[in-house]
Amino acid sequence: MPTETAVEGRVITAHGRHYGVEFADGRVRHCFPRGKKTDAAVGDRVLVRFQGNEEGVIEKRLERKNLLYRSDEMRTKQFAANVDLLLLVVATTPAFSDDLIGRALVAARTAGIEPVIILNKADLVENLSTARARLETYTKAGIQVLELSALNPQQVHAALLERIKGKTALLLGQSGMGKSTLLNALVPDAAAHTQEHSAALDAGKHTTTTTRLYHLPQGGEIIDSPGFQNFGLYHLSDVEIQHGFAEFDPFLGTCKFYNCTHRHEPGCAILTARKQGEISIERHALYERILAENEAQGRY
Ligand SMILES: Nc1nc2c(ncn2[C@@H]2O[C@H](COP(=O)(O)OP(=O)(O)O)[C@@H](O)[C@H]2O)c(=O)[nH]1
Ligand SMILES: [Mg+2]
Ligand SMILES: [Zn+2]
Repeated sequence: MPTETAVEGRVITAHGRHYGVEFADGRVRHCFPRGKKTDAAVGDRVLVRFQGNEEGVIEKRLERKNLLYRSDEMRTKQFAANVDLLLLVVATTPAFSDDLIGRALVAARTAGIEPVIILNKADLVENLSTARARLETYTKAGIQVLELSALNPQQVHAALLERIKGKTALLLGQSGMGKSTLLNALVPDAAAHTQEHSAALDAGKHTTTTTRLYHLPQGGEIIDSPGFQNFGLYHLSDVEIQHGFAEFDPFLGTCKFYNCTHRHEPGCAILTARKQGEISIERHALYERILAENEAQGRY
């Protein structure tokens, strides 16, 4: 093994300073970043200097096309880098949070990642119509919603295989929505990896604690991530937040004041659209909430 030159690989797991990096021959090495800086995320391409047969040192993170992350007053949490498609998983049951979906959509739009909402557990028909009705807000905003049951692999394949081919997709959602079940339907040997990880890291708990990239046998990659309970967007400017709401697009730039914040200004096109039912009250309230949070942080 050459140790003089660094070899390009892709980060497939990240846990603190421990990275799993996969190389062109399919082998995975346990890698550490050089120095203190650990900004590589799952999905990143990196240059690694091999050490022995199993390990390596990450010398450099190559330029990424995007990074999906959240941030609050305490810290920044990276989901994944170089993502083409966000699969936002919700379910007929347990109830999902519009607040979290809305925030994930804002993060995806500002990072330039195409989002698709997956309404999972469509086999639980007693809750289906309520979930469908709640998701209408997003369909109206132009976001695609796919209904399926992760327990039905054929259905999962029909809905997703073609979409993921040639791309890197990220599975994101609250815990219990069925992300792992969906992953197992797409990647036959994923369960083995998940168990191996749980055994090593949290003594057999069946929850996903690390983010991991998997290859689909039919082509494309899928990244599984742990569920999340909050989704701060402290890193976004108020202009980015406005652009994070797809349904605001037709109105942006048409308000009376060029620097309108769309909260209380006279002649605001967004407030008029809300009044006329073209923009939902809940979505506008989320917009106001995110702005208020970021202001409270004292960044203005
Ligand atoms: N009825 C039904 N149950 C599902 C479906 N998908 C997942 N589940 C169940 O929902 C629970 C949570 O699924 P899991 O994949 O662990 O969710 P995660 O926390 O998002 O990874 C498990 O008991 C699954 O068996 C589905 O399509 N239909
Ligand atoms: Mg899981
Ligand atoms: Zn306005």
